[in-house]
Amino acid sequence: MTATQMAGAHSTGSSVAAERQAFYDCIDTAHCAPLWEVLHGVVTREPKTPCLPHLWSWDMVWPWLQESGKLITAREAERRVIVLENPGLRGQTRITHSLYAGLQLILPGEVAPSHRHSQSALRFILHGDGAYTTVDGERVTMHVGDFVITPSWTFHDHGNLSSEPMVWLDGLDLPIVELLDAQFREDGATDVQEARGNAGGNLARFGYTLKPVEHAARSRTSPLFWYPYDRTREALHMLARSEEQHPCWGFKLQYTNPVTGGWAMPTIGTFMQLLPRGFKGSAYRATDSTVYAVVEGRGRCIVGGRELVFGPRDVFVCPSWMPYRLEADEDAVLFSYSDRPVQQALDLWRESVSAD
Ligand code: GTQ
Repeated sequence: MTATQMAGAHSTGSSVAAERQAFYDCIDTAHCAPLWEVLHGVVTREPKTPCLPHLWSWDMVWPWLQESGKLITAREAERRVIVLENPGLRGQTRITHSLYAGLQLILPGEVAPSHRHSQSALRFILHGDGAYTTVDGERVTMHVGDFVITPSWTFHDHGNLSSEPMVWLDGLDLPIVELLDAQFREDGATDVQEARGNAGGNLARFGYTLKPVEHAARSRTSPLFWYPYDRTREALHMLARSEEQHPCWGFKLQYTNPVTGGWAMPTIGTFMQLLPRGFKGSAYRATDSTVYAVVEGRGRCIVGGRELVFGPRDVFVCPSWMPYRLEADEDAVLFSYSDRPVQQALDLWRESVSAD
């Protein structure tokens, strides 16, 4: 007998509901479900993100990072990181639906041992000076405001030979790789890789709009993996002296793969922007939820009926399709990252510059 027959062929209103429920229960046992009960929940008019706007202030997290430094060593933790979990995504180890963020602390003399994984990572340096990361044998010494890439499946270890603690923002595509069930990881043969070269060579090869004649791309990730802040800052200020600002984002540049002109990383779009003193941005929204890290200056992000007041080293997040405005009381420089390359590769990305 079918579920419909069970509930009776000629039904009144309330028995229609019972009849349908009996049908759902019947097909449920075979791992089937009726689309019409959920259709408008899954095919929505607009993005329906669980991601909420939020700001993590440096003043709040810095004492906790220092405390974490007393609780566990970098070696024991493997990576001593405080994860920034979106309040709408608690327990899911992510700052937006698709991307991860964490603040990594490495104390003088410490080593975070070598490993590699399918996930791509970015480092954006917030505090300290002179710790290094080694990426497939090339060592780079990091400074505040530098953007450093760890491409997918490259060995990387971090160490701090300086005399001060160092903190950087880790951005990874963990949730994207998890969604695709495509993750692998492996420990390095030794905790600390032997450094064959330094990032000066990397910058010389790819950082001057030139490339080695023999270079043939082996991956989609930029072969330039170190973007020092002094050059990024100079570009923004030169731009501000020679061009009109954009009403929504001031002066904004995206980091590129110098060989292809495309994104620096295949899954994560990275940007740096300058909001001149007194800037009051127009409303903007896009489908890529965006993580911001403040390098210099103070201001506000007005989003979702809230005012996120930001200063140096704060991190905040603007969810997909939620209009937001940026304002600056002093010249402000903001680093940001999002899943824009993925959305664009799939013809999904949308933006709107008058989103009020
Ligand atoms: O530095 O390799 O924040 O593997 C999370 C996972 C950092 C890293 C994180 C990682 C790393």
